[in-house]
Amino acid sequence: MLRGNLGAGKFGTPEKDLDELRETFSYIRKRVEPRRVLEEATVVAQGQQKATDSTGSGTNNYAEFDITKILKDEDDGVPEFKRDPSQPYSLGPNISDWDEQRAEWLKKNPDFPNFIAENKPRVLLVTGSSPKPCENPVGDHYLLKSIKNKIDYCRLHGIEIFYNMALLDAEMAGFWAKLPLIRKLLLSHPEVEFLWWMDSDAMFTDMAFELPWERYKDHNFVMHGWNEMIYDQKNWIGLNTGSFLLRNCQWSLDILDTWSPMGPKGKIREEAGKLLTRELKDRPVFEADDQSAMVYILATQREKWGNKVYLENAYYLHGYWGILVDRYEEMIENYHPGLGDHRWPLVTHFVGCKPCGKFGDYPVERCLKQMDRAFNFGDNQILQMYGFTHKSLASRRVIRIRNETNNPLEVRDDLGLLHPAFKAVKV
Ligand SMILES: [Mn+2]
Repeated sequence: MLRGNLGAGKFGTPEKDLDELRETFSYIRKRVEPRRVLEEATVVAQGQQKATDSTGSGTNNYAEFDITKILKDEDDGVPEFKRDPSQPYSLGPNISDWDEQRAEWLKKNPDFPNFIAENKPRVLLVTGSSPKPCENPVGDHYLLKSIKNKIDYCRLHGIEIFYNMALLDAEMAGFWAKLPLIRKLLLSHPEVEFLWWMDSDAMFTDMAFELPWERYKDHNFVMHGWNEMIYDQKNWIGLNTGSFLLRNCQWSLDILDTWSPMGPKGKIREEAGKLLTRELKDRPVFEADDQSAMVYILATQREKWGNKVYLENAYYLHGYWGILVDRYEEMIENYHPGLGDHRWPLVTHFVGCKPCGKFGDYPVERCLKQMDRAFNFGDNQILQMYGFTHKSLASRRVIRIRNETNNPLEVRDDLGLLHPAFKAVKV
């Protein structure tokens, strides 16, 4: 039996492909050139016929196929837009009346309120990963686990999600890519009150913990960190930019403008890195990163920004994985979800593991093993709603923890996560 025949039988005949192509092309160009569409579709369909014959080019074996064949000529090194190097970097046109513009929009659009209940702001969680596949074969699997984990938390808490895979500004590649993205999203979604940035290497480990929104009512920027470490020590790990909240307001646009100038890659980023290593406590030598730049801004311009920045450490808005992952069993033994702090951390952040890259700062085995454990630790809180749990924190397999019943609506999940109060929408 020829693989080519099998494939054709399973996935559609050339005739069917032709129909689909006709539909697609006519949808795009119907009104412009109806005749050329048919001619082109026929040519493309003949090309397809050849491929399914297996006499043409290409293997049906994914393992044999060289992916760079498809990915080539994408990175041709030609920037889409070249900035005038004599001008300083800017995230976009100057905006100084965003609060007024946004207030006006909210007044005109009462169906899109920025608060969905009292003390419950409309929140957009933003995360993302490279436009390219990971540089190692399992990296993408861990990205999938990571977004699955975020979808679960956000669904439970009535938070919207944006997953970004586009590099909006080539100059701001790497850890700086979030800045142009965040500005664009704030300006495009005036209905969003808080944007929650979260790295792809961070996972929710407490599905029941709702952020204490009322605590932040007078603040615009919430990061995990400590005042003394920032303002007294200028320590480069005095805060973490892997998970933070930013209010949609003029103040936030202003701090983004103050934050971005060290970002452009090349000479600027390298020189800024030297300054940051010189000025900040314990910072290794490397190019400027967004976290060090934020520490530097706060430490040197406290009067300007300090009163609107909330450095949170009462719970783990970001939690360094190294001090958490070996304690999950102890937490299960002694505590319960909903605490968010050292007893049951809201977020476990795999700083330095770089699961999508070629090299990390830690042994790969420890990183991947612990990322699985963190995922399963969080996932158990989702599965218990449906009567399942992972066999162990190390296992993908699940087991039943309840018998099926003919009164499904009488089942009460232990954590009350099926219909939590924080998810209720006020109409
Ligand atoms: Mn990270």
